[in-house]
Amino acid sequence: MAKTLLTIAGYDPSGGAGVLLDVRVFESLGFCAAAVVTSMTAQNAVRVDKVVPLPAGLVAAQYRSLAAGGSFSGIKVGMLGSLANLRATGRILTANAGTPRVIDPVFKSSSGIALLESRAVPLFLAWIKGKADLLTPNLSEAAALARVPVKTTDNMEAAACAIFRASRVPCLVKGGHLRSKAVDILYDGRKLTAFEHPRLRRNIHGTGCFLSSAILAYLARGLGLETACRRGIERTFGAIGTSVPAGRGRSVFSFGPPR
Ligand code: PXL
Repeated sequence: MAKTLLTIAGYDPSGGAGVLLDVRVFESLGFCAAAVVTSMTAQNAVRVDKVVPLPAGLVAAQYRSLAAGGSFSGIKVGMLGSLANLRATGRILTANAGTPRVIDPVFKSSSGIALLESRAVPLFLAWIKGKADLLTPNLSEAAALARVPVKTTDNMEAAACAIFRASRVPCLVKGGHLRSKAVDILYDGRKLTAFEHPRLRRNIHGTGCFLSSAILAYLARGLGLETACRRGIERTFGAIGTSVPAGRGRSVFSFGPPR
């Protein structure tokens, strides 16, 4: 029977990030896809013009209707928009204990617009505590979650451990924005693992959405956490390498046959 992965995230009409991208990543890795939308945005490849979180009751209703129709092989959480949506999503994650669950904390757009209301940020870990298999913050999200500056690989290790202690969820801190080299650091609750990769200088958004969706798909295929992270990182960097120019110096992920 077809296996379905669910994304709970925002709607980026450009398809560069959010549920449109997540669905394509799930399908490209052999799964069916469903999406609960938490927030509407108006944006293009260059800027975010508007962010409107949907009512939490509507988020819960989307989930209830989908869940009544069948179960999920995994759940990915991205942009939530509001504290009320964070709470509603926490309840959905609790209802799916035992299913692979990956949370990509999305706090700000690359252009600096808030994608989660600010009062929800300090409460984030409390609301998802023990409810997922992996958190995938970038450097600034890791700093906000761990409440320490995160600028070096030592800082990344300390932040990954601090985030695990506070949330009981393994943490992959993405170093894509580190100045020196590209390294991502995983703390699984027992040990630290560093994944080094080439730093591809493409101006592309949605890499965080791509990575968390790909890791979820590998977990749902039954791979262990470390292997799923490694494969997810490889897949994401492969996709950055084959992304296509979209004008104004930007690139977008391409899912079609090679051009
Ligand atoms: O890349 C972060 C992100 C995630 N989800 C949605 C977004 C963005 C960035 O703009 O719009 C819906």
